[in-house]
Amino acid sequence: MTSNETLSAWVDEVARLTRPDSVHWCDGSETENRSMVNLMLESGDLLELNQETHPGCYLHRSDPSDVARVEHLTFVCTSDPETAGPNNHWMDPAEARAKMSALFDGCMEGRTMYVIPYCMGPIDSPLSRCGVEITDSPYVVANMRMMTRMGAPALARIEREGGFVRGLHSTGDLDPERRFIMHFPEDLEIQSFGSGYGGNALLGKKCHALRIASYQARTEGWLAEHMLIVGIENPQGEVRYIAAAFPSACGKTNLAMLIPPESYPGWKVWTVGDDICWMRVGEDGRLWAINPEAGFFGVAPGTSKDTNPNALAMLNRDAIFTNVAVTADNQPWWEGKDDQAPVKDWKGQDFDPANGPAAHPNSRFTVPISHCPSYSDQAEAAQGVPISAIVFGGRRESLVPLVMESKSWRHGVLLGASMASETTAAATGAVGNVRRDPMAMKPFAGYNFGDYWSHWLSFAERADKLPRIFHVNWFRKDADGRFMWPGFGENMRVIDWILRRCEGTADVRETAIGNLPLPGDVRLDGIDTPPETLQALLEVDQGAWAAELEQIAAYLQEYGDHSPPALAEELRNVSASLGASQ
Ligand code: SAT
Ligand code: MN
Repeated sequence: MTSNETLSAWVDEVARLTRPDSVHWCDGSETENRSMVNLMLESGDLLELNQETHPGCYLHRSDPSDVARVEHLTFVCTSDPETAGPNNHWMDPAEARAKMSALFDGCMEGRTMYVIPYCMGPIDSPLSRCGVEITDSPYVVANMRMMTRMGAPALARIEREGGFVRGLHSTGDLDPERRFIMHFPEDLEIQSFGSGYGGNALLGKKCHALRIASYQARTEGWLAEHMLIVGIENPQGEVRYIAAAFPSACGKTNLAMLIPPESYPGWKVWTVGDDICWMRVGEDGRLWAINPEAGFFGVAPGTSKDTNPNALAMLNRDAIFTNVAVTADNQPWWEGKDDQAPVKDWKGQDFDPANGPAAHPNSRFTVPISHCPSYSDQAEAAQGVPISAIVFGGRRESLVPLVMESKSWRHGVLLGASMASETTAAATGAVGNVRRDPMAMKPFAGYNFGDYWSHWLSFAERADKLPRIFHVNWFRKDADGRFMWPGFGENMRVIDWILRRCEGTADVRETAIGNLPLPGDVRLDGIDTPPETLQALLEVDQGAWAAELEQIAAYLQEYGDHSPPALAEELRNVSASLGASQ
């Protein structure tokens, strides 16, 4: 089925181990997709939604124990545990392979094995990378077709180039005790067993495009990041691009397709990506970025015509919904969508508020990015888009200001490395606990964070027109627990300040922790946020920051010898200047 001998030998080897009834090489065609959908409709893996209101839309209800990423079962298997670092769960590669081979042994009996060649990134971009996922899940095939450039063109590129990332996946019996997501970065290989959930099963996404790619990027001198990419066009028609890192379920999709408020007539926003960004230094010394993905795997709850009208507009055709609720006339529904009433919850039971929310808090939609009304005409550009600003952000109900700018690249790397955020439903485990999530990569960096920060720092020598680095926090709450900043489309006001800083047309108030906007420089016209609230959002609480800096110092030290001394030095400078300003 392919002229690439390594690939065909590997497929044979996997088939001997897993013993499927048949092997299907995916070509990515419309006909193939139709037959996948029909197969899943027959098996009950997909349910048809209202085809009048939502043509081509289907619902998948996952096993109730399989609804999110499982960080405690996700491993980075490198020959030396130090390579994986304290930020990852580590397993000896030989032990991991033995464990996985036992699970995969005969696991596809009675099933079809699908071979999915895919390309992460525009098919003709030198920044793109290919992979092949072998799976026994038609749901994975259908999702990979939207999330990646899947099928014949990807296989042709693999045959031309030779190399590819290997991903082996089986849903197995969905027993949480027999569920593992293993990464072998030294061999560019992934093995995932026992889960059908997006981040665990669509191996092109977090497993390849972040964990394996970040490892590869370090060796090859580029960056693989958990960032959205968005173009902002001003009324003069100039477009500038921003890459922004936020943890899962913190609004990356909303920011990537924001609609500027009425106080910003003539401004437009263009979506390049909502989750992953690969960046490389261009010949001009700037950072150029591509979105390796071709689709969105977005969080459904909270998506509405007020919070994200662009997302809602692309969700009424050709989308797969996972674990949402349905209305009486079989339309998809989730909390915060509209005032229709759900009749069945995400498990397919009659909706009863006593059983919790109708849609699972991590219910998702999968849809091709080209359906987005704000889809950028540069999304397929082989060279990528030039990045003017990098934005880091977490979900912090206190302390962290609405926006600040770093004083230098090195200080910006410190801002990224010291990010923290409240945990969300995107991963199993408690929700709402503040944890360190450097560059929003805690669950996704495929190697030691200490080395990862050194890699980030090294860009100061690699490029002379690096983007400016900012930190934002949309999630501050007042004493009554209410959000202080309106967020969503109104975040344009902060983006506006960021872009004016990049242009050199806005000034700053220098503080120990970073450069903050001057009062009046974040526009409040057209919203009812009082200037005092903005002022509170831009305050620096000296005592609380001193405590935060101590925690950051302790955190950096957890990485021992791998933690770059330059970061510790930068942190000491911040502490000293905070002390001096007290
Ligand atoms: O679950 S995914 O990893 O696919 C999405 C996310 O958590 O960012
Ligand atoms: Mn993500």
